[in-house]
Amino acid sequence: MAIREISSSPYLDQKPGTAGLRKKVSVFQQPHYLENFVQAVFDCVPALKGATLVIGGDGRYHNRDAIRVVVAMAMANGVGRIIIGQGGLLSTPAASHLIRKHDAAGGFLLTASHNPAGPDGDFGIKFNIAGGGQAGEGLTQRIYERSKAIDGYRIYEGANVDIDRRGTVVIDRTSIEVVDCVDDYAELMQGLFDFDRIADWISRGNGVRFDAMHAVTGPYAQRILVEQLGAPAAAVINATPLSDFGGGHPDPNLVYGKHLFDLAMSEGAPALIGASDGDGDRNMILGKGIFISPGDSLAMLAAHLPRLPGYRSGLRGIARSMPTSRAADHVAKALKVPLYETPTGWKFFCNLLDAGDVTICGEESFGTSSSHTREKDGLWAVLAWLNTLAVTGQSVEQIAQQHWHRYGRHYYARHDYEGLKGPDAEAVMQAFSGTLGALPGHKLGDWEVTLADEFSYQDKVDGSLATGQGLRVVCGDHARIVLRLSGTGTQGATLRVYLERYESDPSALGWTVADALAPLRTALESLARIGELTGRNAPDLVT
Ligand code: G16
Repeated sequence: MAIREISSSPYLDQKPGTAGLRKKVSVFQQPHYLENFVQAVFDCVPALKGATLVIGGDGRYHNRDAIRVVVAMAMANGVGRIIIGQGGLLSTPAASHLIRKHDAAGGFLLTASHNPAGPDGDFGIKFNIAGGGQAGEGLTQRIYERSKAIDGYRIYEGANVDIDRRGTVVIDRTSIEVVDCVDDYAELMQGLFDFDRIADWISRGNGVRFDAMHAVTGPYAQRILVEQLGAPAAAVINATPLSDFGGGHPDPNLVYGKHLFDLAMSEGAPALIGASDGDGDRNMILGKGIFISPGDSLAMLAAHLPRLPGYRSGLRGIARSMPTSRAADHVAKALKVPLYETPTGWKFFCNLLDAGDVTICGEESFGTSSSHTREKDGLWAVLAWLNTLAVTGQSVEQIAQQHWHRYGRHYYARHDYEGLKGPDAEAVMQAFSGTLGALPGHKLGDWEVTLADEFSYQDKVDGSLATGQGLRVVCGDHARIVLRLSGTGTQGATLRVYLERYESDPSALGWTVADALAPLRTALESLARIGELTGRNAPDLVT
């Protein structure tokens, strides 16, 4: 058993996107590809030496092989204590929690989130820093620069850690602990929510259905919903994590979660339907007869959170990413707390959370979470809704209606154009950008444009500036069109278009989303010329 120094040549494509490095499995399987990136992280984070490191993943294909490599490299790079989720499993929010709980200097999360898995699917790795949040822009850039210059890595040979057996082993100077992936997370949830009240609500016949999509949240949902809250076993579906996610696409939205939408619209639908994605950070919420959009879910939860045990001292503030619907802004105003608008990427919330400025955050990409962890948290959102239903005695539909009558309704949709040629996607952004200067003061549909710009964000805690964070056309409170390019795709470019319209007149609260957004779709085509510049007449996904 020895530490070996292996020579390697750099790969030049290891620039992390919105949330870590995501590539096809075959890319990660190239010689030294993963090793180079991991060594770049160790080189850029000297604090890992002698410290605690958390390692876990979403269970997708290549997870175990990658974990073996990361563990051996952590040992060779002098990590003092390694905590690994049993079987190599840790949901993203659970990993973030473990980093916080154990004062770890960081964690490696092996995940490509909701992207499909399997030999032909995607793989990913991201580094979370001390405190549990994703590496920020500065560190991410340094890691990328290092990866381009790397000429070798250090790895411990012959360690053979059994990641399926709980317990601690000490090899040379590193202590390696394999822990149950659910225990600490379940304890955290118990401290935030009124489990007795939720259990009582369920025992009175209120139905729950949770789809773990054959991804990482199965064991978490099984423990919490079934064993602790008393839901029937059938309440959790697709509960076994599979390395190819059962061939599915674990992205809980109206496209890949259509079966849940159909269930919600059926006779005898459960009172609450939820789902989470590959690594357990996204969530989808539905009730009998209704789908709750992520922006609405953030706003509705923010309005009810102070009634739940973990949040009785009230909210410090609310944060949402720029493209996310502005529904939460009304709640912040009513609660007299600040509302922060950040770029897309959970990492931008972390400084605000660390500074104690924010209690709840959310994104349009089906992400919601609170200050309890530094990642978005799918099961947390489901439990927050369950607790809200139990406390109010209302249905999801009643909560939504009451909310819209009080605050008004934000009609919202995201259109994704996937797998575009890079230059075509850039051409759309440029065409749209070219129109912005002349728009303020002019009409967009029935509304006057009050702002048209490229969004940039200065972090109020560390002063860093993030530019180029999306193009937006804003018509006061009434409407918005936002365009940006995704930072998580692994094939070609993905253009995201976000459409939003606000109505507060009680007679305008029951429209269909498609009807409400029709004038914005018309305006979009003339401003961005997507059809002409990409040859696509319709988006691939509407969520
Ligand atoms: C990641 C980030 C989110 C972001 C999402 C979509 O989520 O953590 O903050 O909103 O990607 O990013 P993009 O629009 O650039 O594709 P996840 O669930 O994929 O880790």
